[in-house]
Amino acid sequence: MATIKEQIELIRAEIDKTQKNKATNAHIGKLKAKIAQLKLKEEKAAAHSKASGGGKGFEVKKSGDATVALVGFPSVGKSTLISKVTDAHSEAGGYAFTTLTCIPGVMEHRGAKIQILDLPGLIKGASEGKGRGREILNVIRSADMTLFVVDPFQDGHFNVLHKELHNAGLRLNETKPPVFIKRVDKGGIDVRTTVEQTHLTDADIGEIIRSFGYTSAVVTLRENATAEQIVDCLAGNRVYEKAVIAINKIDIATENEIVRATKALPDEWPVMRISAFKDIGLEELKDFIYDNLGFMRVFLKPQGQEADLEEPLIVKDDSTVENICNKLHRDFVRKFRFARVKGPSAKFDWQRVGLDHLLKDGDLLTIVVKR
Ligand SMILES: Nc1nc2c(ncn2[C@@H]2O[C@H](COP(=O)(O)OP(=O)(O)OP(=O)(O)O)[C@@H](O)[C@H]2O)c(=O)[nH]1
Ligand SMILES: [Mg+2]
Repeated sequence: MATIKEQIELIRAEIDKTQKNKATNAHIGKLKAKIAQLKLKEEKAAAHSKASGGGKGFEVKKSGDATVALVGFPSVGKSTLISKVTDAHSEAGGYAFTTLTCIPGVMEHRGAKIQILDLPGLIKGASEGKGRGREILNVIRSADMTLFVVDPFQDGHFNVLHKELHNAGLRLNETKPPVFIKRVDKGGIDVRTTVEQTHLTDADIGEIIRSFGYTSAVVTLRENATAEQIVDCLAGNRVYEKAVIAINKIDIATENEIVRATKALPDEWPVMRISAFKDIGLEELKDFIYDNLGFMRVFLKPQGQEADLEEPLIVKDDSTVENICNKLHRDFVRKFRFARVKGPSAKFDWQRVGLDHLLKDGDLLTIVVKR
């Protein structure tokens, strides 16, 4: 009997062999569904062996306004970089696997405290556990953003890493697809679509869903969905995360080499050129990280006092009043009565709002709590 890993490998090989077109779409979807199930099984087994004294994860305490994970092959310059842009010192070395654990550092920039995590180099097979791959991937999953560090002389590397992260359930620079699957007691698989589906027939969709052990479900598709998106929704443990890229070591690369390296990267992803060693582009990199994290400023006006227009709170741009309360004081949510907002998110000045109100950059906020 083949191990779970071998079974996954066999199915992946079959997917790679299969020509991708309309006719094979559903077939590939079913194979991907199969992989997703095998992985769930594997994760359960791994969790079980961990409980009985297996491998230990990297202990990292999250801190600051956001966390960024450094991802790259060994020796691309991750440790050199974190030592330059944060307060941390992480040993750099001219050999692979200098860094063996997760080293956190804090970068202060434009009033925000951004935690950066240096990690061991990631290699092919990481999602199957190679080179502490599983621990590294868990740290990446829990970060707010991934910063790939790439070497301009190794254009194939990025795709290898992206694939490993994809296999580990990370969906980088992708939005969560509008696929909703609700298990019900009876009625079979009921597919409701608001847009024409050209990738899959209702029967294909039904087959994928049944392979996850559902006999009856209501499926709502608000986009032309692919088999992979449906599998992602069923697997339920996908992480949608922002990612950016820094091409390092530009001090020793020619313009041609840098251009070639850039061509091997996805078109729409934010890319920057730096040299960690020679301090080239590092101030710009700080701005780049800050901008891509999507921060906004919220000014607090304590009840009966002037607003603090000097030092705004720096928060993620999808923050609600509740997120702010949690940041300010651990009792604020429990004692919360209401809040008042003036600014871009308010319909009128000092609108009264609740915990779930979504704030916008530049808002003024007053929180009223029970005494
Ligand atoms: N020329 C040049 N060399 C660099 C640059 N950044 C790092 N290096 C060198 O590359 C080698 C590897 O750097 P590290 O920072 O240890 O790389 P790493 O990605 O942390 O490597 P692992 O911890 O093994 O994964 C060291 O010899 C660095 O001095 C750069 O911008 N230019
Ligand atoms: Mg290192």
